[in-house]
Amino acid sequence: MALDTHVSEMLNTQINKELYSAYLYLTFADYYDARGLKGFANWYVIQSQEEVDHARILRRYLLDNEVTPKMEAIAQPDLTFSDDLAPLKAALEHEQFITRSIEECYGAAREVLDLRTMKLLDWFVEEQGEEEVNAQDMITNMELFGTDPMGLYNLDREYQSRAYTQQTTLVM
Ligand code: OFO
Repeated sequence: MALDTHVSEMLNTQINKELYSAYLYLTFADYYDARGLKGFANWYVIQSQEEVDHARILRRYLLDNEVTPKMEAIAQPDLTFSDDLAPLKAALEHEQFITRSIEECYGAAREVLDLRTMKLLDWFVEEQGEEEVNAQDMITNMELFGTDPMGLYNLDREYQSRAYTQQTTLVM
């Protein structure tokens, strides 16, 4: 059955939001890189890669359902940060915004009993749950340990060890 137009438009908008997330996280990486915190920078570069994966999962889904995605313009992130905690707080806020957006897509799919799209979005719901926990943990760690130079150094080394793994649901 063809995708409901409203659902497919919402998924198309979600592609743009995921690509914006990728863009946003690159600016976070740039902030930390300029500060000499290469581990934090690494963490956000990888986060950015994951966001591109999310966009590609949605793109594939639309294509598989005979909808050609429309690549909209990506807004310029305009955040500036006063300290090392600020990007972490902005990340949590952004993830909460994305979670709401996924929920809205889910709601639209449920309204037309589009079980296939709901199943796809289940993965995103779970992913958002994990990302909010990660974002909150990074804030907590920074508040607990980040004010001490050695604590900050150790945190940076920990985030340096994050490696990129392609999202399991990703099909080219
Ligand atoms: Fe796309 O994972 Fe969060 O934003």
